[in-house]
Amino acid sequence: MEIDSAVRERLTNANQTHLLAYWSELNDEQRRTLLRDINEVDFNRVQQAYDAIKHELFSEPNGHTKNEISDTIDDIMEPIPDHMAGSINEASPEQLDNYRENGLKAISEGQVCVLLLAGGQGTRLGVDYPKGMYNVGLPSGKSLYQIQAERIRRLEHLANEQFNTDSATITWFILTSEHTQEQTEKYFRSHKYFGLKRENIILFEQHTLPALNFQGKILLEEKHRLTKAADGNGGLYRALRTRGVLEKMAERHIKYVHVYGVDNILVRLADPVFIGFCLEKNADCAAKVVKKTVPTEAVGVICKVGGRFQVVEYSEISEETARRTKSESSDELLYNAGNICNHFFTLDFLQDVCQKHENELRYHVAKKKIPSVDNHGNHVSKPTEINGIKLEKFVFDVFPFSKTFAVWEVRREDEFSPLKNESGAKDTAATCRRDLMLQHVRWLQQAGADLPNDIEKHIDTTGKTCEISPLVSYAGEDLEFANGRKLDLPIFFELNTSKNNTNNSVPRNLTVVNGCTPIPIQTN
Ligand code: UD2
Repeated sequence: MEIDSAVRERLTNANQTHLLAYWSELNDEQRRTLLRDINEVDFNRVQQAYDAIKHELFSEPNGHTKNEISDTIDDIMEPIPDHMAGSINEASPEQLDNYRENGLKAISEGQVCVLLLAGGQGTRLGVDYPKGMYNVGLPSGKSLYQIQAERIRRLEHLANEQFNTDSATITWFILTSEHTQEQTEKYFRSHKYFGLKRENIILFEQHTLPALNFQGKILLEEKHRLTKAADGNGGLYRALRTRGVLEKMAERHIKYVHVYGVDNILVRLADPVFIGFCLEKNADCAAKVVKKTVPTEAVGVICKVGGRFQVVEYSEISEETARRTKSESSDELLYNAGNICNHFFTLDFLQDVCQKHENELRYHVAKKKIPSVDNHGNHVSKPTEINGIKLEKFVFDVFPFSKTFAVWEVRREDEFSPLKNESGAKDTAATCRRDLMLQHVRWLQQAGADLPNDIEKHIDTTGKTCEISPLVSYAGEDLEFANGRKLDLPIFFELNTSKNNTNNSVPRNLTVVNGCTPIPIQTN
């Protein structure tokens, strides 16, 4: 088998001929694999990406020292202007009702979809399957994907109920990667799409970029195979265009897109309050945020830099700036809008960004130990030194293109508890489980249930549980049946779709289960 001269020419032009260094050692099948990998690479894109970031590899950005950079950003950053921001804590009950109603109206008219970013590899969590399939150990055994699917179903129901319709549909677009596509697809199929209509779940795969060495040469994973890495969650914009997703959205008459990360167990998909807020602000792009827990918390903050909106990483600003307060008499941090990977876009905005600006989105560099073939032709599966870079785009890097940006602040305890780590004190399965259960305790308390004293402590110390199915309540609504009822742990409310539910003390379709045996949910 010979190498096509066109392939040779492409590699020569791209300065990547080393990819053929082991050609003579390969059998025919390996040669075919190598050629397929090479043909998949957009060498212009690789070169442009490398050219754009190479100065960062050998000096601090723009040749400044790190401190000078911090000073520069510190000097030009400004908080989000008040008129673009809103907060669930400061809005009046009437305003919140109004937002919710307008959000539900848009949902009832089929104008809202959700877009899940699920292309990450979950490296920190240490699992070899998509994070959305993770079961954090709730009594129901539900995975993150199942919880999200059920929130969609419940919200469609709420929108229909409110506006007396029966066709509210929230299409669920799921961005996958080559690491997650196949398993995600299989998982949904084998769980009958968790009761959602199959045609309303649309998976699409993000692209990859090869990993490079510091000189911009593509690293070989094996002698016959190129390294490949997902191009970051900002790879969304390229995939939206190349996979025909924008057209699908338009065909479905979708106007508003709620984008979110897979790992937040408290995520309110297509949150009608957030959508209603964005509609009122006439926002083309918006972000949901939480207050930082401490000034030095390692999260990015949303602010304005040089007149444009962006997320500034905690590592890019000085501690002094991180600690600045709104005024001398206030404890409230000036830069307090912690990004939680939860965004609103109009479809018009996405079309504009994907068609006109996708190439302008910068690449972020991650220096890594990348398993690859070294200079001596040996495959090194666990390099001891950093030997290359991966290039990623970030979902929030489109903020600067927004003409009407808005920021909606929510309560962390109600809306943000991500699953990131395998163990430790922060962002683990245990913290997700606890945060969800404590929220459900608060919902029951607000509904007037008679609960044991110190119930939170029981959950912490005895391992007893409290879980309310998303099919029963999306955000604490419709729990009036618990008013005045004496309830003891464990508590588990699930929707029972079987016809012979004879429990008269709760609404007919609802079952209270003690002992936490999950009830199978009938899917439609
Ligand atoms: C993300 C945010 C960070 C903060 C944090 C809160 C970005 C770039 N950073 O950081 O600002 O809000 O979340 O939890 O948004 N993903 C893909 N394809 C990829 C890489 C990631 O779809 O190539 C998905 C991933 O599956 C996840 C989401 O993007 O749902 C966020 O990715 P991450 O967990 O790597 O981001 P993290 O925690 O560093």
